[in-house]
Amino acid sequence: MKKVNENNNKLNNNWFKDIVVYQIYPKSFYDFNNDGIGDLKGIEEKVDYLKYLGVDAIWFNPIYKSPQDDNGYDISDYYNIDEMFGNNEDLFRLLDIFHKNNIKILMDLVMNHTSYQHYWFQQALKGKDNPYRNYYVWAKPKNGKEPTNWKSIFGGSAWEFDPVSEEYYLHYFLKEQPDLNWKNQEVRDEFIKIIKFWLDKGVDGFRLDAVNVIGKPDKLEDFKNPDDIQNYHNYPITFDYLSEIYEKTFKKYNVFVMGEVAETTVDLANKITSSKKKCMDAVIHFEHMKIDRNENMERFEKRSVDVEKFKKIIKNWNTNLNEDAWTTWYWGNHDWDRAISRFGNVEEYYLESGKMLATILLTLKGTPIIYQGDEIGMTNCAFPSIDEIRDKESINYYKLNIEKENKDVLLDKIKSCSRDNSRTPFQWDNSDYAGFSKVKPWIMVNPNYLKINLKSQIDDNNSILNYYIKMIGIRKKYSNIINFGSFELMGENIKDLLIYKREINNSSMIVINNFSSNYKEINLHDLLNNYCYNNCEIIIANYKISLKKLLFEKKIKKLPPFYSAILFTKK
Ligand code: TEU
Ligand code: CA
Repeated sequence: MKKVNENNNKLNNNWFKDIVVYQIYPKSFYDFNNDGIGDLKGIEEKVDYLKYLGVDAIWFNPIYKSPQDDNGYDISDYYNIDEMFGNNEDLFRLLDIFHKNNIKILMDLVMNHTSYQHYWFQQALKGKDNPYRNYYVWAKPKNGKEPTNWKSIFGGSAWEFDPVSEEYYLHYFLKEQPDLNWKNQEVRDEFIKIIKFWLDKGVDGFRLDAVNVIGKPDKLEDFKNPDDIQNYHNYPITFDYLSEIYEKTFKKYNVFVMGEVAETTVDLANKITSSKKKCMDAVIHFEHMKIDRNENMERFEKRSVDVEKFKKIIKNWNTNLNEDAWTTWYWGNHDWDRAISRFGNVEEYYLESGKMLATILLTLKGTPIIYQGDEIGMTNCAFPSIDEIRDKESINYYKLNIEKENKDVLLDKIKSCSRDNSRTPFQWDNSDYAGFSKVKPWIMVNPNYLKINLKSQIDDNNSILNYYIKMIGIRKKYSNIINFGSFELMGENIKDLLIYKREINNSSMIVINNFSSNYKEINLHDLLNNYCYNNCEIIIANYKISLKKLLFEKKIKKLPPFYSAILFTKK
């Protein structure tokens, strides 16, 4: 018999489809040594909680050495953990403990840029002849100004002047994050080395940061419309680079690789995650992050949530993803304001909307990612002033607009849209600093921790936490239908109603959601084609009202705001 080497048998490696991923923002999860910053020992300390939640894998935001200009997305040493989080030994011990608990660990990897403090960049600054010069993207001034009109995604020009060589370097993000030159084979080889280093230590995969911007336009020329973010994404050469990396590293290991790819459609996902020219196992696409933003996804310009657009997006992804392609789903992460504040209704339907978001997240085709704190319904934070904001993207925005806009209006925008909303410390209990630390944390604690905290939800059957735990169980029990079943919207044209049927072989489930703060008059009996006539089981619901009345009476009934339930039947 042919011996199958588990590690090399990537073909049958589909475990990542059945898992629930939990994203930890290490700086704000739990502070073990009480210096105000979350750390690896703090995460280790909470393994029982993660086990109790039922999640299968953790994705950490970057914990490598970094001056923290962009909270770790500016790496100065890819081979070592930053002291603020611990050290490499702490990570290896954590890997061991988590693996014993059947929890996998995914690291974050930033390949588009390094920190300006990275050795490569410090060398590159020494002059045009330095061997590291070509690791980055340089250009001469044009008419004494920036080489092109390209904009940084974080505001201002994408070019920064280096007075020593009198050239500019490119930075798609902060000026402290110079972009790497992926044309250079040496750069690609560095990443092959880095990836292998961590995989050989037992890491179970990666989340690849902003990975579809690593390939730059062929020519350094002005864009017609430099504000259009499409200009910066998805150059075909990017996927040549990524498939090279995939072939030389990931393919040889039994790991899960998800790539953060803004501006990605189902068609592109089909190309880059399926076997022909594989770049990653799954995409982290942004389509549903646009349902309350404009097409350009301007962070600080919020609109009301467009549920009809959301329906189209999930229909598309759930029906048009190729059999061998894959995606992830999420409601939020460290880059967005809190999901429940964004898509739910914290004031009037806090519990209901928080739970509805869980139902949807965990019943779509794709690997779900739960962002830390969403499972206890953490909300946006009422930052009292700009002094409490830590994120440089938000501070840049403030500085760039303070001349043009009213100060209070500006602060309101930041309060409602800043990435810092999701970066406040995890609310463990109602003790000082929400039980996160014994000292004042690096970023303020959301004052609502007295009411919203994990401890108060554990024994409360009606809590968002317990609903999540139940839903995580459902996601796993019914993973065959959820991952591989067909998808059909029902009552598609009824505004704000999000009902879908998932079906495989002789099992099916119907997920019913009223994605709004209004009562919806509806005859569910007829809409669902008498679905519950036989032995239909209600496997979860976020209201205690009699579902029987709603489902069995052939009458128009009122479906309450943010109502959410799942029906299941086997023929
Ligand atoms: O975010 C990437 C990011 O901001 C882009 O995907 C952007 O939204 C998109 O290109 C549309 O303009 C990642 C990290 O998640 C974030 O925290 C970092 O600040 C950023 O990369 C830079 O590393
Ligand atoms: Ca600490």
